[in-house]
Amino acid sequence: MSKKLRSDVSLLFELVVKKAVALGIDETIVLLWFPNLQLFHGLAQIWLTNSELHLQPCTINMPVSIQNMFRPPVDCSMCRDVYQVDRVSAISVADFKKRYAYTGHPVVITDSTSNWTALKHFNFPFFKSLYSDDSPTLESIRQGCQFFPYDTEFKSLGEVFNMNAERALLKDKSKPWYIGWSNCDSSVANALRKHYERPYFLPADAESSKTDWVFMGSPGYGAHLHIDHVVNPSWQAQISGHKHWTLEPPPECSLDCRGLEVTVEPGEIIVLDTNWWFHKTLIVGEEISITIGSEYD
Ligand SMILES: O=C(O)CCC(=O)C(=O)O
Repeated sequence: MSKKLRSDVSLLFELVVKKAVALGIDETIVLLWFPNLQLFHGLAQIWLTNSELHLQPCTINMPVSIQNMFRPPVDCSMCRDVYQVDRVSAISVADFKKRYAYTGHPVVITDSTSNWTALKHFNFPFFKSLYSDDSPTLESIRQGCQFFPYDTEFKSLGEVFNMNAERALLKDKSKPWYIGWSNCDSSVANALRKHYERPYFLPADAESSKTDWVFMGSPGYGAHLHIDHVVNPSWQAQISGHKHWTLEPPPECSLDCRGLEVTVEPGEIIVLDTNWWFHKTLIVGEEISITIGSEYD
């Protein structure tokens, strides 16, 4: 997810004092000098060398609309000759790397989950049982941990796991629901990984993100059309249910490229660069949809 910047004058002041003292400058001089310091070019230098800016959490979240506005334009060769989402099986790592891994061409791999026990074990009660009451993932948003309520009333994953069983298991169809979250609990990650493997087609030097993304919910629901700001492409395995994807090229490629549609079936994996393709999803069929996925570089 996008790195967030922290603007905090007191932290800046502390850093300036520390730097000055290290350089042998008297603290009082810094005190008198500090109000003017912000006008000088040197300020940026001190700030950047001391703050490890890229590691700082932000006090202000960058709105998605602003992130979209400043999105770097995409090279339209990623979609120019793409007329469909290929479905492939038994693909070699080399072939996957050449044709799909970093080209932006979306693909569905049909045979990568055959020995995963996730297809048998992952369901609503299983996910609920994995999280202890004090797990950070159950709270709304923590650093490196996100929750997407889509059109539901839920404010956190904790609230989702507290819904009544009839609704959760879609026996009561009067209140459909669809949510997504990134797991930020390492013990849960270990438990999940007992049931799935790194997809066989990923290049050996492609590092997989440690964060799993789970999307779960009712037919008729899904994610609205959007583009992500997550840097890397990702794979998503359809554990149960059927998910229809609508992909649109970014506006700068709309004359060169066309939109694509594909339905991902249980056991299949879609590989997609969600930073390049606008995408929306719709759960089709009758069953609850459960997916797990991750980014790779
Ligand atoms: O799986 C879904 O329904 C949505 C996934 C998505 O929007 C994403 O990965 O950015």
